[in-house]
Amino acid sequence: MNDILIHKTTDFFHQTFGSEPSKTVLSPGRINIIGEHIDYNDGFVLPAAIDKIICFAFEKNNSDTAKIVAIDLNDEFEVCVNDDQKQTDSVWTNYLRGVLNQLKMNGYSVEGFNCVFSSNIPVGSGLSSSAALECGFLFGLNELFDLKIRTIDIALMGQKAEHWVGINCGIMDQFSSVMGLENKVIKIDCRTLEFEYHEANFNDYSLILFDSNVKHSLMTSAYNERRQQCEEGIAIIKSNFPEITSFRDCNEQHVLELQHVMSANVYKRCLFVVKEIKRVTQACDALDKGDIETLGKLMFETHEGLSLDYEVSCAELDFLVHTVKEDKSVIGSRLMGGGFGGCTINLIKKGQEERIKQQLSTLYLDKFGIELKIYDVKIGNGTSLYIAK
Ligand code: GAF
Repeated sequence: MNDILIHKTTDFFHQTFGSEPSKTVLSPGRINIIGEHIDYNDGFVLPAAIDKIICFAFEKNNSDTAKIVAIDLNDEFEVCVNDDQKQTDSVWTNYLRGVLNQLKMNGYSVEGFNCVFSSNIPVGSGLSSSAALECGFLFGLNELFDLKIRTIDIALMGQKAEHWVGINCGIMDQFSSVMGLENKVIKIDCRTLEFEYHEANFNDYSLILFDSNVKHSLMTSAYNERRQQCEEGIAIIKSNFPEITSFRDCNEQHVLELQHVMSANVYKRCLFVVKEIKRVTQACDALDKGDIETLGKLMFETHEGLSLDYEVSCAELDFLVHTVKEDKSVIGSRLMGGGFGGCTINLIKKGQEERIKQQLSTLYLDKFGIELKIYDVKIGNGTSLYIAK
């Protein structure tokens, strides 16, 4: 699948610029097994890069102009690489403008270049196509101009570019996009950025994503609001319990004791965060032990928390999770990513995948009149140079 994408991108590059690209970069989207809305709360998350990617092709063009073509969008733009970049109405270009600004702000200088890219990461599905875009673009410029930016800084600068576009996100998406490893999930400590790889062995179960095919417009504002509510919550907790430095030091009792000084929403958000941080550690231990049933149970709990306490689900996602929960072949399911649409991640007994896919597609279409999209995901490598064989 990715070979087709790579050929399409490099052929298009050749047709457009009349030469072969000097650097070709593959940058993946991500899944998250568990630990949602936890990265910006200094907790632990358990994501992985996937085999859905954006392919970029680059060359220098001996000018001070960047010419960038988005093949799938049939769109392009040109900028002077020395200019300060401003936000535009064209969102996809803003991510790349944000990266160019980051380079400038951090003292890296680039010259003119040509770039084309194409993707098979579904957009708006919670698979972090934007992190793949920022990190792949930055990785490519790092290679093209030999900037010597460390991998972790590619993730951090990508995150800053995303903030500039408008989502005050945590580090999970960019981190997993650049640090992913085939068949490994990454347990990231989002406070220290320490991380460890764990074997992604789900034994008798397959990881399947069901894409609700909806994207509610609330996403950006609600996401930023959740982050703000958590900041308010942890400030209250810290001022009452000086020994606590972040949510990971709290237990439910701490939050409960402060219910009377928190707004109802802030209280619910804090409760979710404290429980979710604990679930990530339990889930990772369960995965290591091959206890996939426990992992699945924790995923269902996460969904309920995201739906009822964090309030980032929607009717379509709740339906997808609650429907599969009725079937004993599905041992875990939850909304994945920021919420308000996008995918659910599911653990389905091997051999039962096709039956579940068909049944759920029919029920979902009947209920919402929307076609369910389905992705069988493989866990892949992080952003890398593509070397033709
Ligand atoms: C989005 C954000 F970009 C991540 O940083 C993370 O907070 C996620 O939502 C929720 O876990 O993907």
